[in-house]
Amino acid sequence: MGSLSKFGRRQKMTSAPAAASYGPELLVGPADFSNAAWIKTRTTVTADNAAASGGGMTADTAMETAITGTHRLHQAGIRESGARYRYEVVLKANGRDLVDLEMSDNLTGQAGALFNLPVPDATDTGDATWTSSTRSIVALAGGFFRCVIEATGPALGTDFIAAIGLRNAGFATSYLGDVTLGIILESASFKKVL
Ligand SMILES: [Ca+2]
Repeated sequence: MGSLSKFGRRQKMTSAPAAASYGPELLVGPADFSNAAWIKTRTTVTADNAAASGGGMTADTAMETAITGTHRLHQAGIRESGARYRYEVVLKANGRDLVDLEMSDNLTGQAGALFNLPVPDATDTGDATWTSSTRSIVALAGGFFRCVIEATGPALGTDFIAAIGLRNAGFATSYLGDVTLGIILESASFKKVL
């Protein structure tokens, strides 16, 4: 009986459909937005004070400060010139529900998307030198969404910047923040598509 059930599990694993393949995680603190690697601009983060999509208090709250300007988080890393990358953020509205994700090379341009959480949908906010971009948004448990951009970076340069930006109800990217409004962040991921 024991060997039979082991054999069954092995068969199930080998017959599973091939998943898309990715390189290692390039973000520091992919589930900890209080990590110093995430540069906060007119935004405050409290770690692990909100329920995540799978249950458990592991999601982080990101709130605006009451200062006029952009309200965003970003971190920089190193990419391979000309390679394709997938940038994902799992998040939830917490007073703000318009969120820009941007993957930039910090030199020539970016691929970006505006995610409208209550609809939900994703709008192309313009690619410069990043090409063949795709966007998707999928609803998860607990009011969370998995927001994804995939695009191929330029052959020039090796930097990347992964950014999360808030917008107000008027779709402005620069505005007077409200300390009672923000988003809840569960995780982020920036990986090379193999
Ligand atoms: Ca966390």
